[in-house]
Order: sequence, then C-alpha cells, then structure tokens
Amino acid sequence: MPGGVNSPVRAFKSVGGQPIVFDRVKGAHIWDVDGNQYIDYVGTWGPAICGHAHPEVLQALSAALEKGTSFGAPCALENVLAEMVIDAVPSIEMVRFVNSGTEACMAVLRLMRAFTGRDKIIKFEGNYHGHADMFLVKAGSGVATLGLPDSPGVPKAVTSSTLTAPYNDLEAVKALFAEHPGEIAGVILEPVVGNAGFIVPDQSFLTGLREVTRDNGALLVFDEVMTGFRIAYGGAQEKFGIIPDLTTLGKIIGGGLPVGAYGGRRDIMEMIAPAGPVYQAGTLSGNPLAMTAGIKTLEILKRPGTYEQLEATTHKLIQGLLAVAHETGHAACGGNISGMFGLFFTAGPVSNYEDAKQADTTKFSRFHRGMLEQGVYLAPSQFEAGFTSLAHTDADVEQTIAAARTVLANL
Ligand code: KE4
Repeated sequence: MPGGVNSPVRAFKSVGGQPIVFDRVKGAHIWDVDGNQYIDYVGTWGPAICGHAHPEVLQALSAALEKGTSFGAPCALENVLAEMVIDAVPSIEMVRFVNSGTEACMAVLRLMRAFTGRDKIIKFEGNYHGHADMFLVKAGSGVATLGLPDSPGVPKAVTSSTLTAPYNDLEAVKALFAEHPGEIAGVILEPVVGNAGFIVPDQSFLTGLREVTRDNGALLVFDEVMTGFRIAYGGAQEKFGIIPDLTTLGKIIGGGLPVGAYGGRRDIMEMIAPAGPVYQAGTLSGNPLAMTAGIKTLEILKRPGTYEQLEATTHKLIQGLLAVAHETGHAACGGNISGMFGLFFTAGPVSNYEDAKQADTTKFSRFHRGMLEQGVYLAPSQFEAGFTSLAHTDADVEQTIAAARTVLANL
C-alpha cells in the first residue's frame, strides 16, 4: 500500500517517526498491536463522538447483520436516517446519502453548478472538502488568481474555475464576486475549520457570506462533514444561526461506517437524478449497516445533556492544555466548540490559514511524540483538529493535562 496506509495523514509524515498500527478501540481509548493503551483524541476523525464501539451501536449492528449487509435496493432504514437528518439540520429539506465526505462535496458542487448555470466556485485557503479534483487547488495568491492544481493529475482546466480567498475575509469574497460578475455558482466553506487546525469563524463573516451570496444569485454551502452533529445536534448552522442553501455531512452520521450525505433546499435537491437531470449514484449508498450505525448514533446524541457534556469536557481539556503550555513558557493558542478543539504553538490569534502556518510545527511534532509516549494519541498534524467523545472522563482529561505538563516542561 502506498506509504503503508490508506489515507496519508495516518503515515505520521507531518509529525515524523514511525506511525502506529492499532488493534482495537473502546470508549475513549485505542490500543496498538503491542497492547499499549492511549487516550484517543482523533476518534477516527470525528465519527466516534459517542465513544468507540458503543455497546448500543454494536448491538444494533449485530441485529442488522442478521438481515444481510447490502441490498442495492431501497431499504426502510434510509428513510429513517433521512428523516432524522432533515429534522436535525436547519437547511436540509431533502437529502441524498453517499459513501464519503468527498463524494458528498463532489456531488454538491455539480448540483450548485447545475442549479445556477454557472461554473466558478469560491473556497477558502486551508479548507478541505475531500480529494475531488476541483478542490485540490493551490491557495490563491491574491484575490484575482484562478486556481492552480495542487496535485499532479489534476487538470488546469478543472481548477481554473475554483477561486480561493482567505478564511474570515469577507472583503476578499466581495472582490471575487466583483471580479467575476454572474459567473460564480456559490461559496463552499467549513463553517468551523478543522483542516487547518481549529479555526473559528467571525459571526460577521458567516452573516456576510449569507448576504453576499444571496445578493449575487449564488449559493452558500456549509461543508459540515466534520462539524455536523459535533458542534451542535443541528451543526454549525444551528450554533451560528446561519442557514446555507446546501449542506454536506459525513463521519458522525455513519457512526463509524462509510456514509456521506448532501442536502438542502428542496427546489435545488429535486434536480438530482432520478427526480431531476443531475446524475449521481453509488452501489453501497444507503446500505443497511451504515444506516443502522448512523441511526443509533444520532439517537444517542439526541439525548438531553449530550452537548453540554461535550462542551464541559473539551473546554476543561483545552483550557488545561493552554494553561500548562503558558506555565512552561510556550507560546500557544487554541479553543473549542463542543467536542471539537485545537491547539497551535503560536501566540495567535489564528483566524486564517496564513496565521496557522506561523505555528511551530517542529515543536508540535515533538509534543505529539512526547504525548504518545505518555499514552495520549493526538491528531498527527498541527493542521488538524482534535475530537472528544461522551466517553472521555474527567480522569482522562486530568491525565492528559498532566502528561502535557511533563512533555512541555521538557521540550
Ligand atoms: P472523507 O472523504 O474523508 O469522508 O471526507 C472528506 C472531508 C470533507 N470535508 C471535511 C470538512 C472533512 O474534514 C473531510 C475529511 N476530513 C479528514 C480529516 N482532516 C479525514 C481524515 C483523512 O483524510 O484521513
């Protein structure tokens, strides 16, 4: 397997040293093949929000297994999860399930272009929307720059319609609309950034994006693959009170099995085949096992107190880590929203990707390795977010902060 992994970040290239091969997970913990236990703050990049291998999810899956693994035909469970998503996410009136966040973002772009009849899109530097060609663009150097491919194999023709702007920079977005009148189908963003490290939006940025897209006959798309059901049960759009036209989801709604989704306004979604002319399909889309894991996960998350608990646990964690970093003489900034957090080794503030790149990645690498040796598994890159779960206890948090004190005092 290229690099020995099936997804690049797992190879630890950003933090150096040998990657770890894991054997099993349970609750807030993960064990490697040598039997070493770690407190896990990656949580398979988001899906494990209820705790890994939650007994109720496993029980629901074992029952579903008796009825088979995939039908390739409509099954009632798809309607159950669809209704839960529609009830939860303010922008979603109609939804289509796919098998990954990448697929969801790829499809939503095609839909944006079909609905508006326009080709250009705006994304933000440091925002990740999966690995489809049109998203793999070099960060725009200046608002007028058309996107240049950021990976071999991506044709210039494809990325030339992708414009980029700095996150939290509404004026740059307005300039792009002025530069390309009538050509921009819409704006897609991570409403809370998790793929450049953890970066929160200014409320005025989100409000402004809603206005500038509406004023220009363009669509606003929230990529909530990471934030959906994590920032709040209704996602970042509920938390910040901004209703996009379309939303992408993934991770949590599959409860650890492969699921992505895109949804939004009915008048837009009805363009999707077979209701409308915009083609999109998938062999395993809506398969009963993934639907089962997603349904049970959302049922657990919907219970009272879930997000208050995630907020309390994660706030205590990140504030403890920041306090220890400052006490041991390290420049650091960060924060959390619900069960999503981030820590940068720079004084900050960090409000966009350029700011994030000021962080001391060498220090982060040594911190990451030191924390591994203390039995704490953090995301293996300065430019990723961290995730807690309902299974993380005060003892886990206190152990993590103590570990950080030991590591940072010796860095
Ligand atoms: P997937 O195709 O990996 O399911 O989803 C792509 C995607 C889309 N949008 C957002 C906001 C995302 O965070 C992701 C995937 N996130 C990464 C974590 N940085 C997945 C981990 C990985 O690539 O191995």
